[in-house]
Amino acid sequence: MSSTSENKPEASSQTASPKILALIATYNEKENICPLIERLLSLPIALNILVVDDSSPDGTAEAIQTGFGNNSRVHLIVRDKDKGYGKSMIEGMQWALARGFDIIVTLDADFSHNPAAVPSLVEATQNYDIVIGSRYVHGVRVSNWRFSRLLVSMFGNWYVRTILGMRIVDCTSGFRAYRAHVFRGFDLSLIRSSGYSFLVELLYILYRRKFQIGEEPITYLERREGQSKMSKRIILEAVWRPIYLRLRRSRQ
Ligand SMILES: Nc1nc2c(ncn2[C@@H]2O[C@H](COP(=O)(O)OP(=O)(O)OP(=O)(O)O)[C@@H](O)[C@H]2O)c(=O)[nH]1
Ligand SMILES: [Mg+2]
Repeated sequence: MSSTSENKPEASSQTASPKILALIATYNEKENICPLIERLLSLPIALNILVVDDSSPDGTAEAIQTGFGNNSRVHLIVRDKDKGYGKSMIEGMQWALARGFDIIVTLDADFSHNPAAVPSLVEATQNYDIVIGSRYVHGVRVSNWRFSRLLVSMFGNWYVRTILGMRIVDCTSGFRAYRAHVFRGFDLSLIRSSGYSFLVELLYILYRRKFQIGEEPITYLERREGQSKMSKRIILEAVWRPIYLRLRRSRQ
């Protein structure tokens, strides 16, 4: 584990058994989502699961309803407008905060984020306000990635770190555990990013608010089934959003 802030985390308000939510945004993840939910439910920690689906045409939401419609620990939001990873995460986080969850763990549906690592991320929230499942802290751990993809990802992290001045090794990982108190005091709906830049924008807000951020080494796995949703629009947003955030800060 490595930390990024000198400040001590806020005194723990966690009870002996914090309410934990695993939050997953989905778009066309029909083959992955039910096996992933099964794995999460079988973990040795008690958690609830919320899937926020953007009306996937492949029937992701229907598969969840069929498989887990009677399971009180599995929740589903189906969105029908303003699609996007970031927008879906915001809606899921607001849902969790309104229901008193203490810890929100975000992960991808495609098994790139190994569910077996969830308990260690949750445990690390005893020492940190935010814990990042980090591919690049203490060495590089990605499995079955083309070298070009690794270069793009590492360059992207360097780019974000340099422009925003954050002392965090993996700024773009979506595998994170947040203690809910970090969301108090600002309005999540003010986050402008709709795609994966959401991860950078949120982290930058929390970094500037001086929360204690830790990085837990994880191994990133290639997606199991289905297709990536990376698009030109998402990549463009990832390029200009850090510049926008930096400029906005210098005007404040
Ligand atoms: N709700 C919602 N979820 C999305 C959207 N785009 C992507 N996701 C989900 O966000 C997670 C990450 O998306 P991926 O397509 O795996 O992105 P990636 O990991 O960069 O790409 P690959 O490694 O190629 O899979 C997955 O669970 C997706 O289903 C979207 O527009 N809306
Ligand atoms: Mg993926």
